[in-house]
Amino acid sequence: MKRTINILISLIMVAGMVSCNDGGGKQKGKRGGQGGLASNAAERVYVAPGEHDEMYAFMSGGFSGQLGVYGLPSGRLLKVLPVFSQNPENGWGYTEETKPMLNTSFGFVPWDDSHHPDISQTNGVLDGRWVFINGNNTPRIARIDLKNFKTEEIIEIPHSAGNHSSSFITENTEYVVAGTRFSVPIPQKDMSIKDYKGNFKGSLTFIKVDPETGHMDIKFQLMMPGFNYDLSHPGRDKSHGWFFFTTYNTEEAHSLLEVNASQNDKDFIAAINWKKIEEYVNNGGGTTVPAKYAHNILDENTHTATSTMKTEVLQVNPMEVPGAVYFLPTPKSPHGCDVDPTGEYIVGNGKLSADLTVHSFTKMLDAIENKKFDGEAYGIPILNFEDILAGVVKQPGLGPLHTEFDDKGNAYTTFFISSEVVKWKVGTWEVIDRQPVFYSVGHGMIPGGNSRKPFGKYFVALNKITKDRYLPTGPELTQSAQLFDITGEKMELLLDFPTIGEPHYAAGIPAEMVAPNSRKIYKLAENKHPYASVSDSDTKVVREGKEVHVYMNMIRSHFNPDNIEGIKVGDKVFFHVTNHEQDFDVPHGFAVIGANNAEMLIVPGATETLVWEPKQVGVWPFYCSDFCSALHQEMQGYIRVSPADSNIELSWSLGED
Ligand code: RUQ
Ligand code: CUA
Repeated sequence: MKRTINILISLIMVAGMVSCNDGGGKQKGKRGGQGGLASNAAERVYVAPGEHDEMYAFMSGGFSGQLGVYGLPSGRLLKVLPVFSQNPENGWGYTEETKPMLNTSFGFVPWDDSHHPDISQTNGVLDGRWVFINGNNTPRIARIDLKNFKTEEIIEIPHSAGNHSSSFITENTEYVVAGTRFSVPIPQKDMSIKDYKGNFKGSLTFIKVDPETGHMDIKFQLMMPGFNYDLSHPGRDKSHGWFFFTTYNTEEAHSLLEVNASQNDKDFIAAINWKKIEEYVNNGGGTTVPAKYAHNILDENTHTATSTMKTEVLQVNPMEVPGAVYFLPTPKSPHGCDVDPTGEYIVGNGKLSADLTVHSFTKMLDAIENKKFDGEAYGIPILNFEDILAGVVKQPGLGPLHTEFDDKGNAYTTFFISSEVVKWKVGTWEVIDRQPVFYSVGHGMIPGGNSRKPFGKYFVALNKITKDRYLPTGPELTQSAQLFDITGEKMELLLDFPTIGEPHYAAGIPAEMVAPNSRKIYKLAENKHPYASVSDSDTKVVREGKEVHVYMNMIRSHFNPDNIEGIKVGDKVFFHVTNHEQDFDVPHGFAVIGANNAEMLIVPGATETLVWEPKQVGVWPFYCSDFCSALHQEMQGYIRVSPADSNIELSWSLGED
């Protein structure tokens, strides 16, 4: 057995290399290599100057921790939206207002690894209100508001480790779901790693989303056996009320997983009847246990985040809710777990399996009803593989990872090892088309592909390896995405475009569902920031011991005040800066010499705060860091710093000699 596995693993590595080299030889990037075809593709991705893209694509920033906003079909990067990582470009995680967003039970964590964006839905259709995305490393889920294009909420997930089978939402955004990749001792404790088996647990967390505000609150955590929970997707339409998670390492190995977690012929897809568990919990079921996790919310009126540490969570043991959890045997270390738009088919993308396995939801219900079980694992019934099988796609490729769906009953599966996308027919399981990708694709994305209503015009391949696709930039290249037109029988490659970080998953949506709601300014009159200087008469400088608060505002092209004296070495100066512009796309920046921090960018009507601790006596400049008018270079000021024991009075002014 071990030998077979080793051979398999070498095969995987060789196949990976070959596919890259192969394509590389053929496709070496010269300009205009594809002649007429290329110009036809160019027309279809060309967005003329001044025109807008047809769709938004929200692409995970992977190990950058952020979310990239792209336009399709152009592949243009429109914005890097900071989520889990500090972002000096706009001060996210550096300003006093946004620092609490990155607070966790481990303290301030300025980075994460973001994987799976998912757009909110109503009745199974994208509604364009919010995007959710998971932080994989220090388990967190973020909610990004698509009116403000801002991360407005982050909730930490306790009892989780490697928050990977996340953040997928149910079809009315009732829940955003977060599953642990690694099983761990719950509660955490000091114990021998060798005692993993039977003792570690995996938590699947169901977070309730408030339908009005979007606010998240953990409803319950399901305590599952100590497997790895890799990916998940909600049931939809007929299977709404269920959630499906792929597992691997059902061997419960704790070392050399590439071999030891590849022993079992089949792992499981866990089918969770969350409606049943919700009912159980609503009737007082479950056990409240201690937990420590941060819940961070950014208020759009005060422009300020608060972080609250929560202290308990409700846990549910699947044994307490009979009929809520089943295991569907699935070959072989499945990665992606994908549900088709009708909700009938559940695809298990077995990484090491020759065929692609598709389960039937109807057959699953039937097998459950007739109690056709094939044993159990930790008390959870295992269904019989044959009883629930809808079909298999025979030898479609090597190393399937993820499957997306269009609006015409087709599925598109990505194959990492054979580096291709394979289109097949749902129901007949026949392969219709295959196209190479460059190289080694992970997820694919069809806008709305994770809903009842996909917008099946484009498929975006999110590739793991770039190699020779772009000009070399040293040993590390940016990741690469490829856009396919999928309106015809055959997929057509239209475009390569670079992405930030590693784009694990992405979520796309027609622009008209988001763009009209996009905020242009914050109304100054609605600014409730406690340190805002909404009118010029509010500007002042206030000393509280060694802390000095500067109430400053800005408008093209000056700061008010722009001369400040009476600051001393050892002070901690808070620049609370309000942008008085009420005009679209006129942010101002604020930067001050020697700040052990970033600049900050203040959008029209908002207030942000930068802390500066002057270390040297002198007269120091500050300036606007965003070119805002013909007199941008004049947008500057001075702050005088005197010795710690000086008795210069605080004073501030604008336009005085
Ligand atoms: S992963 S390449 Cu979603 Cu993080 Cu599959
Ligand atoms: Cu304000 Cu430049």
